[in-house]
Amino acid sequence: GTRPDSPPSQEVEQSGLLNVTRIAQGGRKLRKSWAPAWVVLAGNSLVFYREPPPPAPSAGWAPAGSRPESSVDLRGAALSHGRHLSSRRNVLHIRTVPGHEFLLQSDQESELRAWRRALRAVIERLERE
Ligand code: I3S
Repeated sequence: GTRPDSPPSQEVEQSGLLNVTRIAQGGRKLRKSWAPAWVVLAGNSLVFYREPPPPAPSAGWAPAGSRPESSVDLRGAALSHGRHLSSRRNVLHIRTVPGHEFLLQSDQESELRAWRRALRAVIERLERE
């Protein structure tokens, strides 16, 4: 479905545990609040869960009953290095069309590089659609 509270039915492009903070909501600056989240990139959306799925082989990435905390539409989103926005290493900055902005961070450079690639691919695909 496409409702923000239902998990996307599309193929999962990338998922993993990242440190996340929102920094703006609808163009209004927010106070940073870093927290770990299970992040899923699927279809047009980036979806945030409080916790990773349980390690059951049949559970998949979003077991029944697991509700995302939030979800954003990546159509028209802008991706940039978050270097200027945080003292942390390996940061990604995402700004969505409605003016929601957040930072994704991983201590593992390769992990963040994979996310950057996957997000860029989805955003470019949406530009072509
Ligand atoms: O961009 P800032 O204000 O330097 O971000 C830091 C603050 O959010 C800080 O919390 P306080 O608002 O309680 O000072 C966080 O603990 C830091 O992690 C933030 O900076 P980094 O560089 O970690 O994104």
